[in-house]
Amino acid sequence: MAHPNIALIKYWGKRDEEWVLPAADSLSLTLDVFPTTTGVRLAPQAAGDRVLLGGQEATGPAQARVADFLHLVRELAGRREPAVVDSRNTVPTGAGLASSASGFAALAVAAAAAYGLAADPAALSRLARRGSGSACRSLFGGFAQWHAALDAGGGAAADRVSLAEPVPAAAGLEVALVIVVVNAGPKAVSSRAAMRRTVATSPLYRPWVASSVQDLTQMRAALAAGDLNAVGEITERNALGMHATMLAARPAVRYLAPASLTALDAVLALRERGLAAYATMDAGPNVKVLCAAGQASQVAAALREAVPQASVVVARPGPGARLVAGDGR
Ligand code: 2P0
Repeated sequence: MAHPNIALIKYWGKRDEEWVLPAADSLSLTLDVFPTTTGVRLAPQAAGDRVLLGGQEATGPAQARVADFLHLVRELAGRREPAVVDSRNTVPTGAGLASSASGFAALAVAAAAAYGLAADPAALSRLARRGSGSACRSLFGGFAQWHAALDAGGGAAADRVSLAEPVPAAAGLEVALVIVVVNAGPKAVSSRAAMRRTVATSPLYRPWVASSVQDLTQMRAALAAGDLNAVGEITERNALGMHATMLAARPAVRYLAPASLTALDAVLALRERGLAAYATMDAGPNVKVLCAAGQASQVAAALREAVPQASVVVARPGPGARLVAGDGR
């Protein structure tokens, strides 16, 4: 089982598609809401892998992506048996709510156990990365940093060292993330395709990567100092910068919707009232608002009022991915 994570310093763009190696480090918060529970059961007599998503038989690219991942696990384990994967998400899939992060983190844990792959959290983080980059961060609870491992170059050498690691934060830093779900439908452009287009065509991409490197250094210092305002400011500027790179892609990738901007206005209004509230957005129109845990219900109430059609969920830091009884169902 695994929970989604939301990046405060974003992963946007790969330097190596085959090995899922990012252009820069990213840093996230694993949440305590919307877990994915995944069972992997070996089926030695079956002709191929079966994939059930929310109880429905997956076909086409969704089935193939899971089967490709199982193939990788089998290669590493020296095994051949097909499997039945039964995965249940409690979050809308493909809506920019990090369903692929929790999905591939849960699958990595369950598949490694099913095929007898000896796996500590670091090895599982590397493995999950191959399924979906952001999934490597969901192996850990709380704050986690995914190392791009640029010094290691590319290919197999970088594969060994590109993984996530927990990031310590000051004990007094108690945060919440208020999630404003303005649209739970699947996105029109997958994040994988959108990243590819941004890297290839956006004149703002390289400058954003350079600023993101600085954001990460400053974020680590802000977390260590427990400075919520600094954490929030860096989070918001990093996300808006990422969206600017996409808007400058050719053709543009635009995930922001009118309701997203209404939520961003509401966040500004909260700050004007003296609350520490800062927004971040991913590959979808939904807005996540970082705030002090003690002010989360006030922040959630303001966002419900500002965006009445949205559903608003308050998340807190959650645990890393783990094996639970029944994962082999
Ligand atoms: C992130 N996102 O850091 C960024 C911010 C979306 C916006 O990671 O191609 O599903 O499977 O490695 O991990 C979404 O991308 O992409 C993502 P792949 P992934 O959370």
